[in-house]
Amino acid sequence: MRIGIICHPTFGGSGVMATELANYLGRKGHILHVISHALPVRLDQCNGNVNFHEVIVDPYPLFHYQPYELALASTIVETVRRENLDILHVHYAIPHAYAAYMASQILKDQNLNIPIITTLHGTDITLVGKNPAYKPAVCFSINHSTHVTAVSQSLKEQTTELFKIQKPIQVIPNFVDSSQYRREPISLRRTIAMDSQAIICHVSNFRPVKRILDVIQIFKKVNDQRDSKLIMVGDGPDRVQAEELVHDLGLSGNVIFRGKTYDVQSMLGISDIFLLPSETESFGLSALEAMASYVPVVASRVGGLKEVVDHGINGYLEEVGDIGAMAEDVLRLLNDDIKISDFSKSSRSKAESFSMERVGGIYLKLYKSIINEKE
Ligand code: GMT
Repeated sequence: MRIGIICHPTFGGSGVMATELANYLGRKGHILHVISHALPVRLDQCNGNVNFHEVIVDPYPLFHYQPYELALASTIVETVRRENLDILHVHYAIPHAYAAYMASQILKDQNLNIPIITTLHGTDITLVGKNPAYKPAVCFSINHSTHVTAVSQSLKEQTTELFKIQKPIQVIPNFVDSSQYRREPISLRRTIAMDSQAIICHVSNFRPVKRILDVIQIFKKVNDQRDSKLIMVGDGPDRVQAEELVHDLGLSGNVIFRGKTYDVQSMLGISDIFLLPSETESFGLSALEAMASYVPVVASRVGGLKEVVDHGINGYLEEVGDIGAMAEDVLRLLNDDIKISDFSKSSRSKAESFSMERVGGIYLKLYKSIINEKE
C-alpha cells in the first residue's frame, strides 16, 4: 500500500505514534509518505520505504498568522497526486483533519478519491478541540473523515460527549516496540545516582496538564523518607516554575532537568518508578514506554491511564492532585523489594500486550478494508 501520514513532528505522543507507525509499516514493505512542518523526531530515515515531505510556509508580512492549513492541504494534494497514494492517515485532528478534508475536496475536483482516517489523540479533543474557536471545524472534519479512531475507550467516550459525532469511533490503542526498551547496566545508573538512592523519572512536555509541580511535591515527600534522585525529561512552559520550586524546597542536588532527549529509553532504563500525575491523559504513552522498561507507574486515575496501568498490579492510580497518596505509593514500592520486582515484571508484560505487531496489524487491516471498499 501507499500511505500518507500527517502528524506533528514534536516529542509529543501523537507525533511519536504516527512516526513509529510509519517506521513499522515501512519495514513491512509498504510505501510511506510522512507530511509535517519539520522532520519528526523518531522518523527512520534509513528505511528506503519511508519518505518525508516538509510543509513550507513562506512568511508574508500581510499575514498576522501564516496560513499553515492552506500550505498543508496543498502539500497533501501534491503528494497524493505525485506519489499515487491509496490512503491518508492523519494524527491529531487539529489542524490535520481539516487540512486533509480540504485536500480531499480539491482532489475530488480532479476525479481523485482519497480516503482519510483520522486518529484522535487526546488534547485535540479534550483541551484544544472543545475550545469554541475550533469546535465547529473540528467536529465537521471528524464527521467528514472516512474513518475515525481514538487511542482509548476513554477518549472515544469523551469525544462523543463533547461533539456531535455521526461516525462510529474505533478504539485502536497506542503501541510500544518493547524490543527498544530494556534495563540499562548499573554503570549508566551510577552516573546519575548512588546505589543506595532510588531513581524516579517523569517525561512530558511540561504543560500545565501534566502537573509537574505535583511531580516535584511528590518527590519532596519521598525524598524526605528515602534519599532519591528525580530525572525530569522534557521541556515546556512550566519548567521555570518547577526549577524554582526545586530550589525553594532545597532539592537542587537531587533533581536533574535533562531537557528534551532523543534517548528516552536510557533514562527509563535506569529508573525505578515513573510519575505521571496529569490532570487528563487520553492514553499516557510515556507511561507505556516506562512500563516497557520494567518501570512501575504512579499516576492519576484519569482518562486512558486506567486502560494502561492496573492499580495494585503494575502501578498505582490516585485522584488528581493527591500528592500524599502518590508519595505513599512510591515509598510502598521502594520499601518492598518483592513488590517492586513483581510490579516491574507485570509492567513489562502489560506493555507487551500493546505490541507494535498487534496494533500495527489492526491499522493494516483497517487500511486494506477501506482501500478495498473504495475500489
Ligand atoms: O500529552 C500531550 O500534551 C501531548 C499529546 C500529543 O498530542 O502528543 O498527547 C496526547 O496523545 C498521546 C498519544 O496518543 C497520548 O498518549 C496522551 O495521553 C495525550 N495527552 C493527553 O491526553 C493530555
